[in-house]
Amino acid sequence: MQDKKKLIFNYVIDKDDFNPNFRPLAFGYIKSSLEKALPDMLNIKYLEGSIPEDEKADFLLISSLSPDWQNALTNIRSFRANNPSAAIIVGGQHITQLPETLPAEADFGILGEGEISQVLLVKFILEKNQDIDYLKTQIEGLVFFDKKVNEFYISNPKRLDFTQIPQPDWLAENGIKKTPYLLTSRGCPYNCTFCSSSNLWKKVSFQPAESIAEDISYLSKNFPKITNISILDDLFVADRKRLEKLYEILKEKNLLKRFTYACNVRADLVDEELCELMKKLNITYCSYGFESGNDRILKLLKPQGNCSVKTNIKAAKILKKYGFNVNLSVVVGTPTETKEELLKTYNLTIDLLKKGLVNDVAYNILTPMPGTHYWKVALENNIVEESNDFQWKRLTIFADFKHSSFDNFDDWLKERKKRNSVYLNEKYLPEDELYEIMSKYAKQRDKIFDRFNNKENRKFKTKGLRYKILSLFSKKYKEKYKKWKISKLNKNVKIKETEC
Ligand code: B12
Ligand code: SF4
Repeated sequence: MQDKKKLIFNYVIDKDDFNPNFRPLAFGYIKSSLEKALPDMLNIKYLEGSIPEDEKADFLLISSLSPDWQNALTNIRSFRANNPSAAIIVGGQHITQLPETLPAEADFGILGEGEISQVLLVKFILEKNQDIDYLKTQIEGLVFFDKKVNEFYISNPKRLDFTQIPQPDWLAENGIKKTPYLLTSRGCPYNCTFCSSSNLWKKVSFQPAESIAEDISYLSKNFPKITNISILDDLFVADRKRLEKLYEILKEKNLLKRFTYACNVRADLVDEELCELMKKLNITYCSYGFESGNDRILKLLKPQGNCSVKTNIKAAKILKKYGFNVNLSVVVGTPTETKEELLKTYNLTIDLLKKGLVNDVAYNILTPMPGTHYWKVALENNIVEESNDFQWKRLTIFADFKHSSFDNFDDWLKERKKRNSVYLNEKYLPEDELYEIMSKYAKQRDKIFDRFNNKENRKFKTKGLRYKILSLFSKKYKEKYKKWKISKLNKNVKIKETEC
């Protein structure tokens, strides 16, 4: 038997931006499709962040978003220096949007969905095939520098059907089992001007309900301790018929209550019927793009559908009525947004928080992402460049929210300034003035959270006291009290033992 070739999948992300529990789903898809198509030929290793200097391998597969592109370039160059004859293949959101940024040290870029093309490409390299025409005719969504003609060869990616995509490998890698995620559709039917989704996936494809249920059943067996799953779809609720079918199948398989779920919705799609369905599916947490408290700005950001301030508020009310944990995503600093408009957005969202209609709000400073309308605007104004000399880190640090990785707004701002993050609305609202307003409202938001948490803590403590007393008389409550003590540790609620 032939020796297995070593393949590294490098997920480039700055450790400061990283959620340690997150393992990118892209790796799960790439790994399972390679192992299915090329069994026993590869020894696949997963590497996060930077690549150690002495790392040797036959293949480097690298995945990067645009804000991480500088780190990706560093990794590609250092790996190339130590592995002159290895094959380096770049995939993911950044290269798909800007294929001509493929550096000379990399051999190929795979655009769009990687599952099929990368298998063909790895096989081509393993077989030492030199036929450039084969690459051009058989592999879709490919970029490489064609030395013969001295220019990039770029072909359009093909949209895959979910039936062509093997189930991702969610299991432990490098000995660590991490939280599994679900992706049940690729793309979004809308085309918001700040969002790169539609340009990346072109058209939406939906995983059939039967196949989602199989995934849930698999996760249920293999992740016995996991109780909640985040669904990463841009718009999980886009196809209601599919959800109805999913409900019927999960009910039949007795899996309805196995997990709770978090997903994205859209304000103009929220109604009582949808909420009923979401409840039945055991969805407990949802977020939607509120974006702005002004119809003028909403028209600029979300030209399609019917996302007005009125629908935004109505959605919050209906979702809360059904008991969902509701999170809003807001965009500030849209070019032409005035101070008055910004204040209106803040006052409205803070009011929703105060009334308990929403649980958290993330304030995002509009940042142009490649593939969006605002990327073109930023390019025209020479604020960004489609070049490897551009400081790609300038596209990070735009979302300020209570549960972000920063302890407080000032730390968040310090990091934003350090990275010189891009801002597009200087003419209508100077950046420093924006920060002053953001800081003031971040304090208000924190106060609301503290008040809410105190109330929750009181409820929690009362429950513990009840269990403690009842545990003196009943075995059932002894168990409940034990569980409560564990959840207290998990919650990190500061309650003195003597208090109950
Ligand atoms: C989960 C998530 C996160 C997670 C993890 C991020 C990550 N790097 O994966 C967290 C919370 C950390 C995060 C943070 C941010 N995110 Co985010 N995030 C997502 C989300 C919701 C899902 C990503 C995902 O797993 N998709 C599913 C997988 C299967 O898709 P995929 O990764 O694209 O992989 C496929 C192909 O691209 C390709 N592929 C990918 N890698 C490779 C590698 C090789 C070698 C090959 C061959 C193929 C290949 O094949 C895969 C399967 O088909 C997407 C939206 C979405 N629905 O995709 C946004 C998204 C990726 N995030 C985005 C942004 C802007 C951010 C932030 C900048 C936000 C911020 N406020 O700072 C940060 C940046 C963090 C960072 N420095 O990387 C943008 C990216 C835009 C861009 N052009 O780069 C997206 C697309 C949202 C959007 N529509 O605007 N995010
Ligand atoms: S912002 Fe949301 S609704 Fe708009 S295109 Fe992106 S994913 Fe779709």
